[in-house]
Amino acid sequence: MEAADEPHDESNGLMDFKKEIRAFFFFIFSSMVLVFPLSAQERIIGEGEHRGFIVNEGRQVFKVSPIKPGQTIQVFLSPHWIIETGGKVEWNLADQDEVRLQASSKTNPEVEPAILEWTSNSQPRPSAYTINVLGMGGSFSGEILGQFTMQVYLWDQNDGNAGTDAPETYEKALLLPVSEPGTYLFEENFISGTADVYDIFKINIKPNHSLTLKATPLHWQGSGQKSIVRWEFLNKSFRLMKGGSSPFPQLTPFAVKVFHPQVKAETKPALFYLLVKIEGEVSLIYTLQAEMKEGR
Ligand SMILES: [Ca+2]
Repeated sequence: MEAADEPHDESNGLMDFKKEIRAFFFFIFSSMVLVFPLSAQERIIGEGEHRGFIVNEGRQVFKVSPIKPGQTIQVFLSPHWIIETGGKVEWNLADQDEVRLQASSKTNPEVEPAILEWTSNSQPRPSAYTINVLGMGGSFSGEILGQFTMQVYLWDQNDGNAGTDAPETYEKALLLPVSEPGTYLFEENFISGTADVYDIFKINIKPNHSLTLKATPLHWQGSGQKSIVRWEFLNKSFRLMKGGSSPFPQLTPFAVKVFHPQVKAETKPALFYLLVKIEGEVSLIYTLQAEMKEGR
């Protein structure tokens, strides 16, 4: 029985070996498919450096989430080409609903980084971003054309030294802490023509006190020739006390002086608003300087 079984075992062994070979090649093939995917794969990423392949007809999706109120995302993408010529990489930045915000592309031999940048408002909106990387060119679908390095940065705002963004509604306006006599400087207020279009501050002025407030454009970024920043100082009934504007790329300051008189024994402070609004494809760092004093 043993002798009769042996040849049978041998043929089984050969079949197992063939199966193993097949499994091995299937494994190699599967790994290739996984390494060079043609269907979109989504990865959740944060700040830092990320890498991937530029694949002909390949799409990679990176999701950056969650986003803090007023945060700015900056994405630097650099291609490193393997093929000599004819490759192209396109990437775009989209919001949480896949609405495209910005797009850019590079054709080899271009290697310098492209930048995508967007600022959320205080809600925050966008609340998440997706970065889509698409490869094209080459001679067949799935061909590796190169690699890319992607640097992602997230920047917080510091409007009114609050460590966040000044909201876009009067109800949620950011209190500027200047009601006691003194001189105050807020150096890093930021506004952007992407989603952070409004910054609204509220200010309390005590009876028989006067406020001198100065807003100054410090650093413009962007290109919009029709871009402008508008300043509005309003009372609690939203009546405009004084308005002004500084067109891109001017650094003309806006200044306002208000006195809140003492009426009888009233001790309640008066509420005022400063509205900052930007128009165009630009962002602006501006300073706020306040001087509060007793009397006029
Ligand atoms: Ca802001």
